[in-house]
Amino acid sequence: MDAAQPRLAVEVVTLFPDAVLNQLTIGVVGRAIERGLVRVGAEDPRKYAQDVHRTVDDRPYGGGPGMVLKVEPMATAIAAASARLPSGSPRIYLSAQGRPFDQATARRLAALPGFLLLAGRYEGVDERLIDETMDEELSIGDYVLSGGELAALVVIDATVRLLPGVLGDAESAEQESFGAHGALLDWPHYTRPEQWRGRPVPDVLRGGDHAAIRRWRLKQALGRTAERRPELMAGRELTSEERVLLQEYREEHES
Ligand code: 9WO
Repeated sequence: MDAAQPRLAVEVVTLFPDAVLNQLTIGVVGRAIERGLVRVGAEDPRKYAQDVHRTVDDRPYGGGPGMVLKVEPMATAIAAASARLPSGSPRIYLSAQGRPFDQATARRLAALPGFLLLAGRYEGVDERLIDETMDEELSIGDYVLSGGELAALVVIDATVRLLPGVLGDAESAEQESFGAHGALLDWPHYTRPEQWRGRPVPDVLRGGDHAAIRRWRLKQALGRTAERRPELMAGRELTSEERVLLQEYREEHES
């Protein structure tokens, strides 16, 4: 069964459309596509190259190593992909120079009818193409990749998980209280066996005291966030329970 209308339409402009679409067939996103909750298309600029060699790159003005993606095939591919999207779908260039992509950005994108992602290759795309055709520029982190495709897949994955009906009710509720709104790191997870290499599963998780388990998990999430990512705590108001739990975590982890 497929839904009449997808909740979200995404287009990726990339020199590797098959690799991008193939990656999206697995897991949570793959299921969301199968169920018609999201539609993802890809457009290859090479289709619009104007010479027999299907050339999409050219030498950089000013010299230096590497090549720059040519404007004409890129602009034609962007127009073709845009034509398949609902009006008002923003066009986003993925680059290390973009604004940081975070959970709040994923929530903003998940509320849109659609968006286009442009994945660059080589040394990048002609700046005039960005100015002329892109609405925003996003970075998934401070490192250089070999192309924008992996960044596009990260943005799609984080966004699609937030669409209503994509995750089960239990997973959605957990995501709501932590990843998205609480902005805390996850707590530790355990499964069988009860002992592994001399390490036991914490006692509290093996008892059936659900209030105690909730308290332990919140304590771990607060403690780990404060230790590992203090900047995430800075903009966060702690409840009185949270203050007590964080103090307990610190006392239990003194050394
Ligand atoms: C390559 C290069 C080589 C020599 C000197 C400078 C250079 N810069 C680059 C470069 O940034 N290439 C980019 C590769 C061109 C656009 C697509 N590429 C890309 C995207 N790398 N990293 C990203 C990216 C995207 C989103 N978030 C983080 C990184």
